[in-house]
Amino acid sequence: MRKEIRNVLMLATLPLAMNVALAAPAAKAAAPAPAPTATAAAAPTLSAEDKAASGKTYFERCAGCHGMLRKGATGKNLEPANTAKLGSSRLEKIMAYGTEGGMPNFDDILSKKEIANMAAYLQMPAEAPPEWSLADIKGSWKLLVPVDQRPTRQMNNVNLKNVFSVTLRDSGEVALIDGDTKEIWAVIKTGYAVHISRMSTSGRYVHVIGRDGRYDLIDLWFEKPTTVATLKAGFEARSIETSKFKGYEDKYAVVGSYWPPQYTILDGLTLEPLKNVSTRGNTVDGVYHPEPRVASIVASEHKPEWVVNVKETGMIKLVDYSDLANLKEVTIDSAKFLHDGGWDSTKRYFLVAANASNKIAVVDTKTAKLEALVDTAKIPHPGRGANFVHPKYGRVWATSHLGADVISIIGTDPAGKKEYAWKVVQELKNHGANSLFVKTHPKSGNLWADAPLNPDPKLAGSVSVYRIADLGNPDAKPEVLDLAAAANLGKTKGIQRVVHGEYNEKGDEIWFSVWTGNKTEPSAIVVVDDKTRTVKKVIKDPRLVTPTGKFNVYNTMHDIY
Ligand code: DHE
Repeated sequence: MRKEIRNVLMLATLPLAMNVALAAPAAKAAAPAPAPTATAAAAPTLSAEDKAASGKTYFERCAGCHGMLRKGATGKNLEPANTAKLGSSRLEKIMAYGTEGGMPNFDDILSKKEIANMAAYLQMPAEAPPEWSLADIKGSWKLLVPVDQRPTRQMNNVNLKNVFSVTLRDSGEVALIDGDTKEIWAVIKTGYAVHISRMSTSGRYVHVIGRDGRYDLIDLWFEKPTTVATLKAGFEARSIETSKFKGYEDKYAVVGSYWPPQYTILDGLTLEPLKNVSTRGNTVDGVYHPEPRVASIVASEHKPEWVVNVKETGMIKLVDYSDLANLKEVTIDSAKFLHDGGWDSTKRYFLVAANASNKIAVVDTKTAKLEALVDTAKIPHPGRGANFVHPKYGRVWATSHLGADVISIIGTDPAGKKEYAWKVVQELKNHGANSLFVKTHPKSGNLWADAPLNPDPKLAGSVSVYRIADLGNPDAKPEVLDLAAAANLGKTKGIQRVVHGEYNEKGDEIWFSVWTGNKTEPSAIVVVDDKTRTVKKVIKDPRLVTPTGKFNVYNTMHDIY
């Protein structure tokens, strides 16, 4: 099992990001390195060459969980005060064989020498990667096609609302797939291992963020989709959003970075960087944290506001973008470590996973206050969650979990069904733990959940689907569909993980990626008829390299999930 988690974590590495980071000129002043401690003074040493190699490996393989500064997040704190106590021999064993606490084994990834060097490296003081200021972001900004040189009307016949922007994780591209014909319309070069795509409010522009912080703005009105602006927001990033309040449509965009920990406000049509705001500060426990990474961001339709979730501090920021020169932020204490989340169906409440606390934090964006902290099963991971009307509990929102094989259903109607609001009203069995995403659609009667990180290939390749109308019956059972088998990719070295359901515009098809996690092996997208739950089409194409997230233009524009 540990091996499997490791493989997935490896896929979530950042080589390009850190290649750039490590190559960044000295002028991009590095943040001051932490003062050496007494333990660090006694730490083993490495040659400059071995130290650089270990640093690169750390940033590629370890930083996603342990943090760039080794302060710990999903993984443990790896600062010298802790690692020196363990010593080289114990550290080497942990790295080679993993631990019961979830640390994966690396004995078949790294050589004995690399592991020994890493054990030494971890006992040395952590090095802060370079900073990246507004001036640096501006320096990286390229306006490839100015606004007045862009089409004044749609120059193609594609039904843009039903286009899917699909992450081709390991090729550093997105595929734009015509949802009506299910043909690939274009493949566009992007940053490394794109994390998400979000839409401008008009539905014309696709905003795409790579893990390496490269941000691309793609205009769908050209005959073929065209990148019209690009920049580098930081060295590591995961989230972007646009401005959705009336009067601000397509006006602004915001990008959240992991490193440096900051969010940056940009012009929505040109990506010109306008404002950069650091998220460094104190955690909900009152401890200063130098690396509070920006996790999910959503845009309100009711106010000129973004909800910016800061992972390590557990702070949720409501950022008012109506006056950038006098930026107003409301900072709400919730719980650690904030990750992904979505709106309730009214778009008044935002629900976000505080995954290390096994909680969902609920913010009332009308009152700008924390509404509730809801206890869930282990490590909730909703994606954006799923909103539907439960036959017994009324309006609800659901999340699945990485650490448990259940789907938690939370009441979201404090006005109509107060007794159920902000409580887990039902737990449904998922076909496996290690789930990442749930999904439904207002026009669908189904609730779907995946389990792509499950070590059992059969479970990782399957999805559960519940009939929402049956959920009043406590014995309701899901149907489990083996979509990896349906994709018929043949035998592959990598597990065929079925990940991230996304509906089409009409809400009558749900698309799942079959992700082998290996760019040399075939992957696919399986399109399932939502009503009959039968496979309607398997999209296979050599250009479809490791597809993961899929973002339907219409559903993403309107936060339909
Ligand atoms: Fe994600 C969303 C962070 C690994 C696929 N992921 C998010 C969001 C964050 C995040 C903060 C919310 C963005 C938002 O809504 O604004 N993801 C991270 C990580 O830190 C982590 C654990 C490790 C890493 O180094 O990146 C990680 N994520 C993965 C993967 O390995 C996945 C499965 C495959 C891939 O493409 O990288 C993956 N994450 C996704 C997807 C979403 C996402 C598809 C968007 C879900 C949605 O429906 O909105």
